Amino acid sequence: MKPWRKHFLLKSILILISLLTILLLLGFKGAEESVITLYPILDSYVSSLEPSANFGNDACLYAYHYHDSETGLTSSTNSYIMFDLSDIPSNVKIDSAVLKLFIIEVPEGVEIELGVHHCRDVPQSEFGITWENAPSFNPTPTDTTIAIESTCHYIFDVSKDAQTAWLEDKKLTELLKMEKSLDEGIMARLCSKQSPFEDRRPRLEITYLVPT
Ligand SMILES: [Ca+2]
Repeated sequence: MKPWRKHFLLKSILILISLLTILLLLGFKGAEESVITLYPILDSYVSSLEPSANFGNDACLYAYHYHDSETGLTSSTNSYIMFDLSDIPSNVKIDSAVLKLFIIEVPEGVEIELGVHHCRDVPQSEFGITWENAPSFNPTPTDTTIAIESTCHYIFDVSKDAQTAWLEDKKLTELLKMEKSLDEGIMARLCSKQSPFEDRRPRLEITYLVPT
């Protein structure tokens, strides 16, 4: 191909890409904002102390981590929470996603650092997930918070994970864990989707933009 033709072709492609980008941006510029609240399709804690046990039907979730520096032994309890994003219209852009969890109890005067981690593998069923078959998760937390008060909601920004899940299989799974070892027996207790108190069950509030 002659150099001037090659140059012309490259320039045309660049102009086309620029036009498509502008059209895409214009599409969301006047976008309408909508909010949807989703409830988990699965939640359960898993415990290294009872590795083959399932707790999917428990009304509580837990976060616990204890490392015994003398024996070197570690025991942990982590909680998995999965949401189905497929009720969100397909032509939208997810702007933000906030995970709301209700803490029933943290010991008085103790600060517990809790983190949520994106889990890209789909867990077993709610009544099949155990410590032994629990899926892996991103070791870096998506968001963390310091839990110090009992009987209140805590929020986590999981926008990035929801945007990723939205482009993949539309299933968002987060793992909740205690980020640092504290004294033995200190844990956070939270409400699961089996809680009799509807307003205390985990939920995901997603804000999305509908192109106009
Ligand atoms: Ca459950």
